This record gives sequence, C-alpha cells and structure tokens, in this order.
Amino acid sequence: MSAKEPGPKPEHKEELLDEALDESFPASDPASLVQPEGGISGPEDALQTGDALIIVDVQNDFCPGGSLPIENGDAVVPVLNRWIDRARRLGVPIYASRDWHPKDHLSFKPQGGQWPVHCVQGTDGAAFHPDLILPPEAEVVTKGDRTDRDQYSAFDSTGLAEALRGRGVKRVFVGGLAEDVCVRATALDAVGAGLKTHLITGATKPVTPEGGKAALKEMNDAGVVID
Ligand code: VGL
Ligand code: ZN
Repeated sequence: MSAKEPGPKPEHKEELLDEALDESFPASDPASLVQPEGGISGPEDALQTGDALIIVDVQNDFCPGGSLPIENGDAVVPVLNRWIDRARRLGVPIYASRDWHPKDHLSFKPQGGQWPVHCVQGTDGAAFHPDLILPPEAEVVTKGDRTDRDQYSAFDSTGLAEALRGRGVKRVFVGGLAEDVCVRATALDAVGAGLKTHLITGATKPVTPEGGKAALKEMNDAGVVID
C-alpha cells in the first residue's frame, strides 16, 4: 500500500488547465494581452481621447424575444460592454440612442407602416438590453418620438452633432442595432457631419443579411471605416 492516494493523472490535470485558459483568453499567451490599465487588448483599443462612442438602439425589442427581433441582436452587448469600459477609462463620451415611439407611430403596421409595433415609450421592449452596462455619464439620445415621422439616425433632429462638436469630438465609433437601418443612417449622418466615422463590425447585426451587405457597401462608399 502506498501513502499517496492515486489521484488523477497529471496529464489530465494539465489538459483541464489548458482548456480553462483557452476559454478565458482569446490567444495562447494571456499575459501579453493584459493592458497596463488592467483591460484585455481588443479592437476597442483603437478608441482614443477626442473620440466618441455611439451605441445605437440596443433595446429589448430588437433582441431575440422582442417584437422586431434581429437574429443574434443580443450578441452585440458583450462586445459593446468592452468598448464602454475602454471609453470610461479614457473619459471618452458615450452616447446611447434609443428608438422611442408613441404607441400610434406612423412606422407601425397598424398605422400603415413597415414595422411591427416596437420600442413603444416606457415599455420593457423600449428599455436598453439589461446586460448593457451604461455608465451614469452616458448620454441617452432619444429619437422616433414624433408620431408623424421616423428618425432612423441618431443625428436626425436630436442635437447630437452639436453636442459632439461642443466636446471637440473629431472621430466616432458606431455600433448597435440594426446595421441596415439605424446604424447605417447614423454612420452616414456622422460622415455628413464631418466626423471621421468607424463602424464597429463586431458590434452590429442587420435585420436581413442582404440588407446588411448592402448597408456595409453603402457605408464604405460614403467613407465609413469598416473596422
Ligand atoms: C430600427 C426598424 C425600425 C433600428 C428602428 O433601430 O434599426 N429598425 N425602427
Ligand atoms: Zn423604430
């Protein structure tokens, strides 16, 4: 009889550890990805002082289970949380737009419009996705709140361009929902407002794949940097 218990084989233990590391880190050398500020490196490292982060319509109705669900719409949330974290560390302003319709909005099918009833003011469907970590200093940009017209762009009659100019913002990073509707319109207007504009491709999803493709081309042709 040996004093030692015949525990699991060492090779097995190492395999488990390797698996655990692979799950928590995107690359094989985790230490190289840790930033001095304590973050993990990723595309959001492109964000710098003088930029702004624009998060478009990450609301329950545009996510699975909502009334105008976008396939994998909620997949943008963890990615945007990393961008928000980076923005907070740098003091970069964060703007979060919301579609905020009256219950008889002209874009709704019962009113003869194109869309199912969605993002009705004050409803759970109009709330931001519960996992989106919006800090208190994030500015909410409300749009689509007039009965008789739609506002796909976060720049449409919201004062956003003026607010960005007032803060000296020269470059914006745009993500959210939907890539072929409100993200598209917002990114195109950002270019129109003279801002260097980047689309965060890892943080946006389209209503339809074809719409997404067309929107990407259109944004690219307009000068949006497709990251
Ligand atoms: C949106 C459809 C209707 C959007 C808003 O936020 O992309 N899409 N209203
Ligand atoms: Zn809408």
